[in-house]
Amino acid sequence: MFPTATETSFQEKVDQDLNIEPKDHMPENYRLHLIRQISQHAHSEVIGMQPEGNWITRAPSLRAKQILLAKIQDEGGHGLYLYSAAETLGISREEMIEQLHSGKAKYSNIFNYPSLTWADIGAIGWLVDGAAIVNQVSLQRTSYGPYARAMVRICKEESFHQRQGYEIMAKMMKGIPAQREMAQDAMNRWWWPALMMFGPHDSDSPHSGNAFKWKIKRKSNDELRQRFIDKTVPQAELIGLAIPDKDLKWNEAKQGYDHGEINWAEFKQVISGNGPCNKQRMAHHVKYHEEGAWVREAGAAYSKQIQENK
Ligand code: BYC
Repeated sequence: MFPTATETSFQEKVDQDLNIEPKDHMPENYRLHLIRQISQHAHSEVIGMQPEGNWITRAPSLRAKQILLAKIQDEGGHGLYLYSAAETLGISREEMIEQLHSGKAKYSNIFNYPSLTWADIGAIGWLVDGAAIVNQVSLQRTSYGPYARAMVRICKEESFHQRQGYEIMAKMMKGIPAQREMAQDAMNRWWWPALMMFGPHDSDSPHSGNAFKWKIKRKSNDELRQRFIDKTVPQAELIGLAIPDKDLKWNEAKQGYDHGEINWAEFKQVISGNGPCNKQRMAHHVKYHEEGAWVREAGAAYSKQIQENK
């Protein structure tokens, strides 16, 4: 099949690094690809509020509590920008939530692990937001305009989140032995799942082909994972944390670290609903979604009234 004229002009725009905007022609598969990725990204932001929310009442100081509250609120905001960006592609918020609840739509593997200690809040900010930034900086240049613009704002906020997490870890590493052990234990549990956030190896990534052709992705899963490792290892060393990977070593020729093999069987289990906290995360979301129905109804009724009185 030869491409039609509109398909050609779409690809020409992409090739010239022009953004595709909501009313522009786009191939159906491009639209569906973006709905999948952007909605999953939005769900990750919102589900990601849960492991951190677990520590709001137990934050060790008023300052820590204020910062954590602000960070979690930012994540909710990121979810809203992203749901709005996805809505410009012709899917409703209700459909996206339905896909999340039915298990059709995924969310990031990382949020299916428990946050057991205060150090986990440090590890989430430093490693999870740190990994998210590396991925999202690249997405600032993604081809779909509303997604790219949402990423610009999100990245600014994520860099504050990353520093907040690193500050917690650095402070604990200056503390008593029990605090240092707690920080190292959090590092041990979050390091590998954080590496999995970048997705399967490039050779096992079914969506990468189209994602590159359409410039949804600018850097591959493995390139971004490598960038994250190279950036994070010196930060860990600086505060005395060990990376839980016996195969990690500097490779002079590639000017980057070689690392051990990721446990892809665990990744597959977690993203197919069988991680340590999947059921808990989803039950929590469903419960509060149902309990919040009256708020959505009231908002819709109010908005209708305003429209009618115009
Ligand atoms: N987790 O062909 P591939 C945050 C799935 S939240 C789960 O490489 P693609 C934060 C993938 O969906 C930031 N599933 O896919 C919030 C696909 O399955 P489906 C979250 C994953 O799309 C609160 C299959 O594996 N960031 O920062 O080309 C507090 C094959 O993968 C994962 C984003 O969402 C995973 N990690 O590349 C703190 C970034 N990886 O859909 C912090 C936006 C892969 O066919 N997303 N899968 O059923 C992306 O950049 C890309 O979608 C990915 C995957 C790089 C993640």
